[in-house]
Order: sequence, then C-alpha cells, then structure tokens
Amino acid sequence: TKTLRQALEEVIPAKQAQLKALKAEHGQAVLGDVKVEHLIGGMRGLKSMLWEASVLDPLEGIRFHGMTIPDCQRELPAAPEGKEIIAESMLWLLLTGKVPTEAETRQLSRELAEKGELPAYVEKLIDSLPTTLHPMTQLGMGVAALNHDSAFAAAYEKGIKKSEYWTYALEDSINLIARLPALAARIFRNVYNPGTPIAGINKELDLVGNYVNMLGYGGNHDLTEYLRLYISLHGDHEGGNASAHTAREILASCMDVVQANACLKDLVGSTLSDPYLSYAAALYALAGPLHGLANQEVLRWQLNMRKELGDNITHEHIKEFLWRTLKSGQVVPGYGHGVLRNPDPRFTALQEFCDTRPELLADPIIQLVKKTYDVAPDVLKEHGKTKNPYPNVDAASGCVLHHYGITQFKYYTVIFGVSRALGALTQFVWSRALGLPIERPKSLSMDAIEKLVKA
Ligand code: NMX
Ligand code: MLT
Repeated sequence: TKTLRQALEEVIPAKQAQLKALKAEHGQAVLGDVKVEHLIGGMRGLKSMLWEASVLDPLEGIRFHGMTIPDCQRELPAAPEGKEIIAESMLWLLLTGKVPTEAETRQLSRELAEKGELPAYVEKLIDSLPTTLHPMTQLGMGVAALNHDSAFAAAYEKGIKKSEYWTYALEDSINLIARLPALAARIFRNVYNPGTPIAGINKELDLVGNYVNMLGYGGNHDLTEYLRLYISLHGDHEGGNASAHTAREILASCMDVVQANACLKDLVGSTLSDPYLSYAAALYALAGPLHGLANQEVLRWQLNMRKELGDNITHEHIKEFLWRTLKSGQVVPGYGHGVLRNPDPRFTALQEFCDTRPELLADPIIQLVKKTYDVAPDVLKEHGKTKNPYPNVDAASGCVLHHYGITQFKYYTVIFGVSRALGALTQFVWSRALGLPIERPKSLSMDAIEKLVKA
C-alpha cells in the first residue's frame, strides 16, 4: 500500500513540468481583462489564482479534480461501517488527484489517529482562555500555537533546498489535520461542558469518527455520518474564497489597469510562513459572517424566525420575515454567493442526507429551512440586489447539527474550520512543490486609476 507521501512523489514531477511549460509557452497569454470594477469590486470573477484541487462552475458548482459531489459519493472510500465520504479519502483526492484505495484510506486514517494528540502546552493554552471567547478565536489561537513544533519552520531555519520545502509542508499539514479534532473538541468541552472528560483517540477510527467521540457524541452513527459528509464537502471550494485565499498561494495576473502580464503570486503561505500560521490566518477569514460564520448566523436567524412566528409557520409568514430582514438592511444568511448562480450542490447533498431519514424530515427546524428555501429565492429576486438568490451550503449545514443535539451554534464555524484545512493545506503543499513565489499584486490609488484611464 502506497503512503500519501509516495503517492504525491509520483504526481509532483508531471505537475512541475506542466507549470514550466505553461510559463515558457503561454506566460504572455491573456486570460481576461482587468477592469476598474475589479479593483473596487472585490476582484469578483477575475481569473488571478492557480488552484489545483478544485474548480467552481457558477451553474454546476464544485468539482474536486474534475469529480462532482455525486461522483465522490460513489467512488471515494467510506468508513468501514459507513456510506458517506470521509475526510481521509477527500484529502487523498485533493492532494494527489487520485481516488485512494480502501487500504490507502485506512492507512491514512491510522496515521492521522497516531498523530492526533495535542501537545500539553496547547491544552494548557486553550484551557486558560475565557469560555466567553468565541470558539473561532480560540481555534485560530490553538492552530497558531501548534507552530511551536513546525517541521517546516525548523527545517527552514537550518537551511534547506527549495525543492525540499514540500516534504516539510506535507509533514506539518498532516500533523495539523490530525490534531484539529482534538483541538476543536477541547474548545467545545471547555466552552459548553466544562469539567467533563474528553474521549481518547481510537487508532482504529477515522478522523471524524474520533472527532465525534471527543465531542461527546460517540455512538451516534447518523451524526458521525453527517459530519463525515459535512467535513468532506466543506474541504475545498477552489482558491478565491476568503479563507483559502488567505492561507496560500495564488498565481495572479499581475496587471496594471490596462496591460496584463501573467506572473506568479501568493499570500500568507507565499511568505514561507509555516502551515500552522498560514492556516490560523485562514481561520480568521472564515470567522467573518459573510463567509464561514454564516452557518452560525443562519441558525440564529431561523431560530429567531421560529421564536417570533411560533410553530405553525406558513410560507406567507416566512415571506414577511424575509422582507423584514431585507428592509432592515441585513443580508439573508445562507443565500447568495460570490461565484455560484444556482443552488449550491453542497446544500443539495446535505438536504439529500435529510431526505433519507424520516426523523430529520420531522424536525421543525429542518422543516423551516426547507420551507424557507421554497420562498426565499423569489423574495430575493424581487428584492433585486443579489446576483444569486439561491441557498449556499450554510443554509443547510447547521439545522442537522441542531437536530443531533449540537445546538451551540457559535461552534458551527469551528467544524467548518476543521474541514477547510483539507483544501487549504493541500494547496500549501502544492505551492511549495511548484516553487511559487511570494505574492505581491499591484495596487492603485483612485488618483492613479484616474490618471491611467484618462491617459
Ligand atoms: N441577502 C441580501 N442581500 C444580499 C444577499 C443576501 N443573501 N446576497 C447578496 N446581497 C446583496 C449584497 O449585499 C450586495 O448589496 P449592495 O449592492 O448593497 O452592496 C448585492 O446584493 C450584490 O451582491 P452579490 O454580487 O450578489 O454578492 P457578493 O458576491 O458581493 O457577496 C455573499 C456574496 C455570499 C457575501 C453574499 O451573497 C451574502 O452576503 N450572503 C449572505 C451571507 C452568506 O450566506 N455567506 C456565506 C457564503 C458561503 N460561505 O460559506 O462562505
Ligand atoms: C466556501 O466554501 O468557501 C464558500 O462557499 C465561499 C466561496 O466559495 O467564496
């Protein structure tokens, strides 16, 4: 059975050659125009990043190395007693572009379980934090502190060749992914169940199986399966989303307003900051309400709707509530997207998980999410602002957690944070393997833009 590192060693040379050829043969090819609206409009739609593991189509949604979510559900190995995709098979696919065998998946599960314990100093740090500190703030602090043991930082300090960077990047990335469940579970315990014991790591279990045990929900098979699917699906969403973009490297078109010249760029990881610090930065981007924090906001909003409108909520009631949200100047959480122009297939996959389980379909909050979906797109169309009136993944993710008893919605983005490491760290490794340089795009002041456009 191949190790993940061996599988990567096999695919890296071809990708390095592909990049070299792209640069030599097409370095001056133009991929699009840079308009003034890109500079002032969050660079929406600007093709400016190299991202290997996934590509997002506005209508169809995400593909991981060309595979749709149903393809992944069909082909990626599940846990021995489960059906859903697991984090390990998704990570293997993201990193290598290949579907792992059953044996490769189990071997990776074992490796992650063996590396999953938190160092005592991180436990102490997390235990010292006020329980009122937002769980995402705590997660970022714990991840940053893990850089104490960074193999990448230590090797860099000793002096290593650029061609070896990726091996240390991989070592840190695997260690970080392995330790995230213990860190995230400790935060959950401290904030919501202080003083209770945390289950030890079972070396026979997959990453999410252990995470669920450590959260205190061991034995809940359906919740475990849900979180396996959730964590796999949230793993990567191409490179431009704010958290992934923060962590790693981009191949930006380094352009002035008029002239386009392709050049290689990257962000926190591109400074050769180690994987822990890069991912901590990503987590703080994820913690914004327009990004990952939206899943907490969705639940808060749907619970408020229920509190205000009672149990027998009609479509008409929801419509009125939606208009009240919009008229008060707030966004409808869980709807809209920077790229997608159709319902998010991750939303659909999470809804389908509910559709096969009568107890979930009977849950009033899950019913409310479904009913909201019946009316929200039309209301948002009539409102006329958002380019995408359809639900994104956050519209669906929290209500199922709520059903299974994880009602502490301020914790939801932490689960997203455990997941996004799969994609963010994949690109970190690839950026080092491809030798991408430090990111440094060109900025312009409004005066400078005016001078250029009027010239
Ligand atoms: N409710 C109300 N207004 C909205 C919504 C929404 N759900 N989505 C977009 N708009 C508004 C947006 O605020 C903007 O208004 P203005 O011109 O006054 O600034 C206008 O519609 C145009 O925005 P778009 O170009 O459609 O969206 P953009 O790409 O700028 O933003 C989001 C994308 C996702 C930030 C935005 O749709 C949003 O705020 N959604 C609600 C929060 C959310 O669900 N975020 C989660 C994203 C997924 N994730 O996990 O990260
Ligand atoms: C994500 O998964 O990162 C979100 O859908 C946001 C995005 O893709 O921009």
